[in-house]
Amino acid sequence: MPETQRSLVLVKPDGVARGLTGEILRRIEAKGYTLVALDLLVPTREVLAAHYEEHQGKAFFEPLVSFMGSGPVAALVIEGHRAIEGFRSLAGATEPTLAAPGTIRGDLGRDWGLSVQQNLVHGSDGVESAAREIALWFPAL
Ligand code: DAT
Ligand code: MG
Repeated sequence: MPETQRSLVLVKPDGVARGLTGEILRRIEAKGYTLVALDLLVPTREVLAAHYEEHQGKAFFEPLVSFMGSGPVAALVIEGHRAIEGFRSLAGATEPTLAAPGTIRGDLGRDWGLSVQQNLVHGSDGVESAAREIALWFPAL
């Protein structure tokens, strides 16, 4: 019996502001993952500080929290066998300049020369972070 995974995906404020929410959801659905939950919200600083707790103390932490709270984000939970790894593959490398063509960040993102990379999407990077992030963003799930 294959193990079904859930991953927390965010379309970041740059993706929503640029009108790319639909294109990003299209790629997730076309890949075959199932949407389990979907919300559009401006996240609080509290949620963002907890979400990015691993990055506290780094030079890009404050710019990151500020950017992520600068406008609406689409938060979703996706599901499927190996969905955590699979979405990271769809998203591409953190730096949009280096992200491979064919990926969300490689096709749709670029470096804007800012103190934090605006790279359109977040995806959980492991089973434990996915569980933690889903509980944070969708406590009812
Ligand atoms: P990812 O989103 O690929 O998991 P991460 O968790 O290491 O990357 O970092 C969170 C976000 O912070 C990332 O999507 C973009 C930004 N970021 C990471 N490293 C950075 C850096 N060295 N300079 C500027 N922004 C950075
Ligand atoms: Mg990360």
